[in-house]
Amino acid sequence: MTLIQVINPNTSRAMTDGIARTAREVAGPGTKVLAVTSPMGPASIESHYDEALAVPGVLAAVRDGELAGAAGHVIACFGDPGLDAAREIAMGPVVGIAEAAMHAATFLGRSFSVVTTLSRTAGHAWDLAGRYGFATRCAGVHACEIPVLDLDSPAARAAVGQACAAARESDRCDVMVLGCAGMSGLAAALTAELGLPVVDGVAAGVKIVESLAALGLGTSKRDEYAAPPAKPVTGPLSGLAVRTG
Ligand code: 5HY
Repeated sequence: MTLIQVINPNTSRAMTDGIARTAREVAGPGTKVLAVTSPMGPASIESHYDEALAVPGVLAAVRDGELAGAAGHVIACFGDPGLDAAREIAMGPVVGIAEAAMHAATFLGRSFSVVTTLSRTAGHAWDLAGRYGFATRCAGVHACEIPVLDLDSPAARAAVGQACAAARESDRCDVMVLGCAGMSGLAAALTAELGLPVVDGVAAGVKIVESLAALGLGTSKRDEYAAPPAKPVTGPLSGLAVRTG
């Protein structure tokens, strides 16, 4: 059995349950999904401030998942919080759901659009598209203006569908990317409804980490993603200090 850890970087357990459902639906028979809620940080991540506060919890979860024998990790928040730092402390692959969804989308069409929650997060989604090399493949980022923790209702689902349909028309994109882990259960229905592939990053992230682990590939420890130097950490984050040996 290959153990893949899926981390919800916010501290809302109900959201972890939805993420876990999606992850287990797509995981292969040889994969065990360890779905965890961040042990500290904000209830949802909707700003740069939230994201900064969420990173220590992601790192604690990666550290604990490594000790539990995880072969790889999925960071299940569309801002991909703490991705580079997580790679420094993980041996296996670590993939963020924005990264996973955007990569998958580029295999399926020339252009993709992202439907996110609040408009204030659109800039970060554009930044990530640029970071991953997809600035010219991203046709647009659109907000449905539903807060993360309000996504689980029929009205919210309808609003996400409407935002996707509007993005499809305005951007003339080939593929739609769902811009929040809280939307992960909607991909199949929206794919049928919209008549184009709708990619959910939680599902894509699990399959990408599963594939890399099956290929025997892990995070490069050669240089940038080598273990960070050991040093004392003072204050409330002292438990996250990297120690020698
Ligand atoms: C997410 N926030 O996937 C992001 C989505 C967003 O708590 N989980 C969160 O709205 O940027």
